[in-house]
Amino acid sequence: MNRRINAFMMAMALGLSALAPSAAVAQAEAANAAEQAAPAEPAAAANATAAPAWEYSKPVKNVGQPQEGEYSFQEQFTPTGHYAAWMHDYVLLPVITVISLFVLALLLWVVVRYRRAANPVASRTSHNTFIEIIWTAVPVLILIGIAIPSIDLLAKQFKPAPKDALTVKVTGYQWYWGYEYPDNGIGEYVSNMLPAEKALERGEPRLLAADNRLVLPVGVPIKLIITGADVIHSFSVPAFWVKEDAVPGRLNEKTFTIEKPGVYYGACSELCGARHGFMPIAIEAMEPAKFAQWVKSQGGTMPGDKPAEAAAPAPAAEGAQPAAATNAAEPAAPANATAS
Ligand SMILES: [Cu+2]
Repeated sequence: MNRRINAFMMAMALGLSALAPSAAVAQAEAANAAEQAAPAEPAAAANATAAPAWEYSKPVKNVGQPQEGEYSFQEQFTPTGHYAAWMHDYVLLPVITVISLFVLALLLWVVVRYRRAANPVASRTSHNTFIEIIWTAVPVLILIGIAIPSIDLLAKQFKPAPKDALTVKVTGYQWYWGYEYPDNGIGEYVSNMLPAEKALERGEPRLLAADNRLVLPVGVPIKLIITGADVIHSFSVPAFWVKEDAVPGRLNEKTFTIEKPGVYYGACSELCGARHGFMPIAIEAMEPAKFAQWVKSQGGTMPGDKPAEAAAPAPAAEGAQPAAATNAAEPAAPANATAS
């Protein structure tokens, strides 16, 4: 009897293991099919006003991404970033270096000059008002010198966005990002990490490349509204001096202005679960005119367009939003499933 049960169990196990890969293959095929079908649909939804899929630009090596052997900040591409890098390079680092060398020199001097052989009778001085005033006043002055640019930098980082800023809503999910353009009527689309081979094929860094990028205009203040859908994530882009927690049930705001078109990479910076290391941020920054083209290609409108084509394209754009959102989401889900 036992043997029969064992045999039955074995057969079941074998059958299941044989089934499992074929199920996975079927799933992968479905994912591929979805991926192939996806680009065609938004074009139809957007009334064929633009190219079906946007052709992203190629990243420039050493710009907007980590470099090999790098030990300091990435090159900055926002005014706040320049200011912060300046503070680090020309205020903090020199002060730290000078103080460290000064203390080291004092230590060496004390060790050599006041060793027992050179100074057999120790001084019994316990107070020196002049020295005490100096060693209190000088550190205070140094701290004030650091505090002024530091508070200034803090104020710059938290400066509210001007009225003409472009608002983009960023949502962190386990484990991908969602981007939505409320000002432009573009519904949320999803951004997933590209597999390593695909990233390298496109000349992008592995673990940082994403299928759909966050597209932003250059020279325009950008207001990101950042939130989390499930757990706390953190939206972080080193080249912009941007790092903001994405907290469920809360809207955090971050304002910055990008100076140069290009591709900039970041990553989730708050431990958010098993695939935390695989939810990169890829940003495509472009000239405002090109950004307007991109918005149209996604079925959205620019704020200035509204009076001219208010009535006609609105329903089309509305129809396009959910389509674009679901199309973007479709390949996303199987990609997650196959990866995990
Ligand atoms: Cu994370």
